[in-house]
Amino acid sequence: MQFSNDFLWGAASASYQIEGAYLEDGKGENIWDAYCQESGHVAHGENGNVACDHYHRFREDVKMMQKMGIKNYRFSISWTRILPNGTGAVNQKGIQFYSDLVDALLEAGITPMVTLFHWDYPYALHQKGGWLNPESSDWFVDYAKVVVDALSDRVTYWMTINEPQVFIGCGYAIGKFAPFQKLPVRDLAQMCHNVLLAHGKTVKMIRECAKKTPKIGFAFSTPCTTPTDNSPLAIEIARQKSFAFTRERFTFETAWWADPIFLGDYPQDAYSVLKSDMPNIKEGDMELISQPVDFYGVNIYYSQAEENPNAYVENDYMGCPRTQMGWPVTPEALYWGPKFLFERYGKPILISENGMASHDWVQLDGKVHDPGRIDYMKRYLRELHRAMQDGTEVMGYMYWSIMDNFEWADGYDKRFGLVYVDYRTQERTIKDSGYFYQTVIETNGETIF
Ligand code: GCO
Repeated sequence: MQFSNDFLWGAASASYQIEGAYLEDGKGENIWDAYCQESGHVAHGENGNVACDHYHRFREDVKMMQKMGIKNYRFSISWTRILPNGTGAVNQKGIQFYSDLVDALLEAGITPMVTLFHWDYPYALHQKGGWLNPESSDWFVDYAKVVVDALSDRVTYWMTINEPQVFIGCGYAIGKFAPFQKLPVRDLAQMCHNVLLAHGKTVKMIRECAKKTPKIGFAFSTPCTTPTDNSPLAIEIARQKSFAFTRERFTFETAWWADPIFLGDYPQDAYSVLKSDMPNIKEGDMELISQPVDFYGVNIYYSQAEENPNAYVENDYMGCPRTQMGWPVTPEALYWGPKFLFERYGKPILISENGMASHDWVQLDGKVHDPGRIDYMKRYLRELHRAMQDGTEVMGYMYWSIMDNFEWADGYDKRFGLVYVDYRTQERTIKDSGYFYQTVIETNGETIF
């Protein structure tokens, strides 16, 4: 059994998590640079100042990807490497870095997939109110235009924004991620609206300005719920929960973000639940937000049970297998998540992230044996394949992550990579799962069965 011939196999990363070189060659400060320095936010007081030093080692890293047979590489652009103050002066050295990276990838036969924003928000703009500032969506599109002008002669795949659910929810609602704030609901809702505007305006701009015909999407997270059994009732409950709207968790809800893009309006429940806390929606906003996109990029790790008050009822049973993050191993999330999204929004799905952290280390034989990750990939990919056989359109799968990296507030302990990184020496070791993934890609999926 194989995947379709045009299925996109790849792996993903994000600028702040791997690049390092945090103030080099003219890069400006972002909110993670600024707030990691304050104690108490990140495990062991760690930060992304050096990370995987990918900024200096990208050529070596691209060779490694080539060795692993990676065909597509999803990475993000650091806004302040391009515009140190978020707006205004352009830093040519920043552009050069990404331009060189794109060239190196193409030379290695790897298709670049660009995410324009993966959480490293310019500190200078944060000080001007960040996403709450009415100009914030224009700041974003101006930045994105610089990137599109520089790279769209070679880049086809664009993702505007990574997981707004998480950077708004964790960054501004629960204060777990930079800038570690807890804002009132009214402000959060307005921020979300501005992020959606930034997305929509950018889709429009890419469509108008890209030199190569673009394929445009985003990378959202999804609190997907999977049915407890295969009865129509259980499936319907899971479907409804997957698109529910609650005041407590609204910044994380799928329908809150995706309905405006695909259906042109916030879910009706949002109006009745948020009432006067709804954002200020100006005339024309919804048209901008609902610019047609080409695919629905989604990061799926597990089906939502952890945050469920009745946690033990669903996938999260007593003693269930868990990754190093503590997340339950729920392969059926890659069946139901894409299926529900495809049914509701009708766009091909790109699994823009899926993967697991595990307790990896270089073993006595000099190798990194991670059989748990191989089993995880097999199980999840089988479910994805099953979804495709049942009619869900799926474009591709990006393993998170190409290499171990800075896992935000968890620092460096959590290892998601196909490649092990020794942060003392920056030595890279391809894990067993990296070699396994190579066979998956080479056989177009046969080795997962
Ligand atoms: C996210 C981000 C990644 C994370 C990964 C594991 O989805 O949270 O896109 O940056 O590192 O998901 O937590």
